[in-house]
Amino acid sequence: MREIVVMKLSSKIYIAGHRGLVGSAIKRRLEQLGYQNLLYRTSAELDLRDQKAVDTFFKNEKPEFVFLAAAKVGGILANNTYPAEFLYDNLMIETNIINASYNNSVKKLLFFGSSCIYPKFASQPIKEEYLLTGELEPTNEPYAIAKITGIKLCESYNRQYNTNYISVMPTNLYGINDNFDLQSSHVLPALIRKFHEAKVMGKEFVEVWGTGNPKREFLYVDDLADASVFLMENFGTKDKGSLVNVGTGKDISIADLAKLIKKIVGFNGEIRFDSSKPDGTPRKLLDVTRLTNLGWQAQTSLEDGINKTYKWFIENDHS
Ligand code: GFB
Repeated sequence: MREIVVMKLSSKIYIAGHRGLVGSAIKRRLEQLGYQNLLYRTSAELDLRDQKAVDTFFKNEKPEFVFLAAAKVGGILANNTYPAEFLYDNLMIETNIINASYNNSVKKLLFFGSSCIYPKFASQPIKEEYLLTGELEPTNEPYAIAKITGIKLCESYNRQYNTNYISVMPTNLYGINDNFDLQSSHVLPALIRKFHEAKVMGKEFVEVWGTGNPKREFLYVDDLADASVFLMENFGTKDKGSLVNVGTGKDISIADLAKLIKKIVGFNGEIRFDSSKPDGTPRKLLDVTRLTNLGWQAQTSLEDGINKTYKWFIENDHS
């Protein structure tokens, strides 16, 4: 049985993807907890798709712990439009980092997957063991395949080399530092922008993609960061196969989400659904029993999280 590896405040911790939604939240959380030896690089300084560059970086820096939050991510339209990059970039990033971690004796690595790795029609709520039991949702199949490969890579290195690499499957995330671009974003930041701009411009209606019927579970990214540090500190590969879901345990239809954001933003017009746009997976509510049993649960309500995100959007997004 493997030992739980303890992260000290002086441990050298590499956050891959520190400027993204997830990575920036991890950085905030670690700084808040007093971790003093954080390591990060921008994509201009280190192209994580470049194996040689990643190997050299690990050899020179020798991080002890790795949060692998770097990824090519996006909403339903971006996934459907750029399948080649979603597969290639993610495969390169994760294989380079996981292999370099092994070659440089990283003590523990935490890899971020996504709830879209599970079968499109998985029974709800989705347990970790449903992985690879059915067909994937076509709009994000390449991204899901890359993420499944990352999980299997972690499991394979653990099995063959006795490493300590764990995989976290977050549900749909949102929060400060999110992407609010209407072509590439996820639904929640997209709707914040759409309702805000409609209010400011005095528009009559806001268009919401799809039928409004799909249900999604939304987790505020600071809660994910808190769970991730908790797991890095407390969860080991001996704990049931190295994979753990992170979510709130509650979901909401896209139609109800639109009503909630409309209320928070203060838009008085109509909501119109464009059913020519894809719905994607009908529902993906995660079973979070494994995480709850370890003693963690999400703290931020959807309404509070949207309020914080909207405030951040108004103060920071000038596009
Ligand atoms: O968040 P989203 O893009 O991704 O879309 P997925 C969720 C639902 O919201 C879909 C609807 O049914 C969309 O049709 N939707 C309504 C909108 N209006 C909008 C809008 O203005 N923008 C967007 N983006 N959606 C992603 C995967 O799936 O989830 C990724 O593609 C990843 O791989 C991520 O796993 C967590 O939840 O459908």
